[in-house]
Amino acid sequence: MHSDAFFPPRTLLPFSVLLFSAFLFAAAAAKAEDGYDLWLRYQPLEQETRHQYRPQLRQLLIPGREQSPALNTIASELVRGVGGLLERAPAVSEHIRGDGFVLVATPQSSPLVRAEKLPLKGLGDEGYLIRSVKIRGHQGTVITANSERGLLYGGFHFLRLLQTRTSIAEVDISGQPRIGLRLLNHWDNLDRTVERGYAGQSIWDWWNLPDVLDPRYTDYARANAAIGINGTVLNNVNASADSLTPRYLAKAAALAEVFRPYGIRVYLSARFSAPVEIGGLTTADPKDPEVQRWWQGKADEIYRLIPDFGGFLVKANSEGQPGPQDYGRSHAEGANLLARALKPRGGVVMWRAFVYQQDNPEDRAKQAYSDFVPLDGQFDDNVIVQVKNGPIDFQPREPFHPMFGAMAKTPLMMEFQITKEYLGFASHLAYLGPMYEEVLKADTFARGAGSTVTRVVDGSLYGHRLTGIAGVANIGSDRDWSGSTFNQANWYVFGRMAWNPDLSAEEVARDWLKITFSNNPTLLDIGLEMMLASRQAVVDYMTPLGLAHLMATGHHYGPGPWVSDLARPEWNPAYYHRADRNGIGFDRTGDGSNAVAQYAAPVAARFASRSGVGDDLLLWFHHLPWDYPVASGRDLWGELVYRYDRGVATAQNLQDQWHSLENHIDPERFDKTARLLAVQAREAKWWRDASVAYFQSVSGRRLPAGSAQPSHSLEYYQQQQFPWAPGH
Ligand code: BDP
Repeated sequence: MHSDAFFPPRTLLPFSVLLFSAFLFAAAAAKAEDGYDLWLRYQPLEQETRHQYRPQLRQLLIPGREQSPALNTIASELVRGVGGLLERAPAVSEHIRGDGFVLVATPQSSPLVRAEKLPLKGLGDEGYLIRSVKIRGHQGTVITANSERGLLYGGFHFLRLLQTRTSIAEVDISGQPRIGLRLLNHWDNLDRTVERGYAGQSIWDWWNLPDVLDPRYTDYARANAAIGINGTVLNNVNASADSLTPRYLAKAAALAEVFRPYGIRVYLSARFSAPVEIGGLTTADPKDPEVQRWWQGKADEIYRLIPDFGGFLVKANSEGQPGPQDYGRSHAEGANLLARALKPRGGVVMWRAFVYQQDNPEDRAKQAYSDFVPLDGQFDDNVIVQVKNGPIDFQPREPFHPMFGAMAKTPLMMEFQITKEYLGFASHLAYLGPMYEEVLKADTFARGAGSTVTRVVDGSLYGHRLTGIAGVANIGSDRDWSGSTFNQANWYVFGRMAWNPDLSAEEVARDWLKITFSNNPTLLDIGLEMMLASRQAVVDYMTPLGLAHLMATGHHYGPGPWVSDLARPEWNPAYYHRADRNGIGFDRTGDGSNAVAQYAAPVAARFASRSGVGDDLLLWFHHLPWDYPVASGRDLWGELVYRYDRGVATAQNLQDQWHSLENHIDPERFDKTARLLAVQAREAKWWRDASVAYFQSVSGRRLPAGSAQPSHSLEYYQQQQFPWAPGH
């Protein structure tokens, strides 16, 4: 090895010095391990691994970087990443000077890559290829793509190979996203509160934008690009029309500028009545020509400021939001109004299907389907309907939404919630990978077996080109972004599965643990067990056996299964569990609301069958007597209590497991996590005790042998008040 192998040639010195000092600064800042660095920690790998990698990573070649902000971004990330992981930054050079080069270029930007004639055809605009090559007798790696965006994703994938200690000796990887729009939805308000946000204030400092650009915005873009997220809706779906005023558009434009080199587009939630509220019109009726002109003008104004603006997200005629039905028009007519304004510039409308009406006595789980499915075929081709994963509302467990598979002519996008509104806020550990996987792999049977939700969402089932997936962000101003280290895994797995919905929750969790903590086998084993057990634990201690929506009113913090006095029937937990002396559960079979009929025949038959549906969704679809024998051999009452107990036991076990890892984790992250796990264990018991006390009062049954009496009376739990719970 030449001693000058890592020394940059003279002409490039200033650039490299800049990069290198950025790296040194990052390395120093990262030492604190306060969670800020997410999956971009780039802490030194184990010594042996570093030694193995170093000869393969001597030189970095990125032709054209001086002229391109995107390439510059890739170069600095790779220098920073490799430099941190290997404790030695590669030389940034112009020419291959030996083995161990990494050449990052498109065929257009490098004749060397062009000469390799690599198979890039099917990789589209965002795909990439990472391959070991021999060029002019020297061994190295090429990261190539059809576009700079592809190079960016390839670069991040390359860093992930190192972070997960994967060999790069004979690498041949190609990747491309299966879903087009991979978006975060921020439910962030202009006053910096965040609806259902549990990690501090909004990261968008709306007041000081566009003048003050927090470096966090860049780190946000880096973190998202690293997992393939390519768009962000900046503001709450319960939108303020002010977001569309010139003042606020300038702020959004400033963020768009920061995100652009990272391949991230900006979108806005649009309030349907904006033409009235900020436009001075007397109506927002989609059929009114003045309203149409107003939206057209607004779109033009936005595109002047943000040339790559992604489009609008709209919550209309839902929970009090204005919408086309206020004027006797349909959701399709409303969506098309906005879509036509965006169409000339390639923007899209993401129209949400999360609707239910207070004067509609129909089972709430059926209402979105009833509203939307008849409109299939009426939406313009730049409209995509955004559907929550389940028919009610981000509960710990729901069956997949019946709209998936039911609208052949309309592209549907998935809406997951990353922020854990119904799964213990930011305090509880609940790794959502298994939930996302459960939903994506569910078979809708819409076109026979194998018609999975994934195939609806990736467009392959009905041949749609416009595809998308959104996650309601769990990001806030907290130093660790998401309120806890493990919550970061939910942001991470959302991005990874948005890119490739076939990934398993387990493999993503393993990557995340390696990148976030270390490669230690004990840590990986126990960490994985914890993560994979955590979501089912929350289901068990909050809403076992297919129960749902049992939380306290408004803030949704803690149990409230007894609540039955709210104005709208479907706001009351009692509406969902329907428990009385004789039994419990919501009958959605043909004898009840017949919600099962909204699913394709084989699925409907399975859900309608008491024995076929499976105990995990039993009470979602069936109202059963307390002594009904479930699959475990216990009666329903015994199984209910058993599951509550199991949830509490798992929560306690999470604590013990974590404590066994103390020697493997840095003190700051260890301690915060340990404290949060203690909160979770306490609150799991609270959920269990309050719920068991309540259901016992209703059923009049004795607790099964060996199951502890709740610590307090039912009245005690009913009296708890939490007016200042966050996220409301
Ligand atoms: C519910 C939330 C509410 C949201 C609503 C939505 O409680 O804050 O506005 O979903 O998705 O889960 O629009």
